[in-house]
Amino acid sequence: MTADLFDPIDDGPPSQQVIADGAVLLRRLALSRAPELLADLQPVLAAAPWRHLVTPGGQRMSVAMTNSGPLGWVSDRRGYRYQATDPLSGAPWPAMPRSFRELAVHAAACAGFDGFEPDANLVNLYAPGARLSLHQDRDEADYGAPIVSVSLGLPAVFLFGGTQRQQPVKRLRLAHGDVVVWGGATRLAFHGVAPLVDGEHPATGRSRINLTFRRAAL
Ligand code: MD3
Ligand code: FE
Repeated sequence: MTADLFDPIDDGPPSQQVIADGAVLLRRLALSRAPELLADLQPVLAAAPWRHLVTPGGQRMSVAMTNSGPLGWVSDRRGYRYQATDPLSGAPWPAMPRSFRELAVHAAACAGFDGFEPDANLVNLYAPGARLSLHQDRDEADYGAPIVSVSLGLPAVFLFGGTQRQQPVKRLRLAHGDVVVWGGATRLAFHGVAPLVDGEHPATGRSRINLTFRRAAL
């Protein structure tokens, strides 16, 4: 393990730790429900398959994405936004599976965010080498609502810094079943994911899947 890897407790039973102002790491909270989450993802993918979006600058993202729920996050030459329809099909995004919503609401409540009602679920797929460069999530209407993230499959090194790009970055290993609730002051922190290291995971094969739950509209 790298010396500067911020890895509070990485083993054992489910645990809960505050890792930054308003950010709560719920290790393994989703572990027992991972098979159900992955099964419920399949009909979402049948309706709204993985795709590599293009940034406004014209770069193809290495992470493949899709969405479930009333609003979906998209990027194209015109910019980043949430919209109610899938640009590939023109149809509404597939419904958010009940298992997804229940886990997200439960995780948010565990972290002190009662009444969290996600209206968007962005699903990210990382193949070996895929990465997410440092960014802020600022396309949502209310930064008072947290973002809940659920990691499935291969582990990843998650990077998070301060609210300004120049601030130092911490590295956090996120493994299968780990959930993080990002709220409070950390909601607008710069964050990203280091290139995925190749491997094989029993649940997902050679990939990592990340579910994020957001409140995009007021
Ligand atoms: C910290 N996804 O989709 S989820 C994204 O693992 C995104 O796929 C990463 O960043 C992934 O936008 C990280 C965790 C996450 C999401 C939003 C945050 C962490 C955050 C907002 C503020 C601070
Ligand atoms: Fe993000």
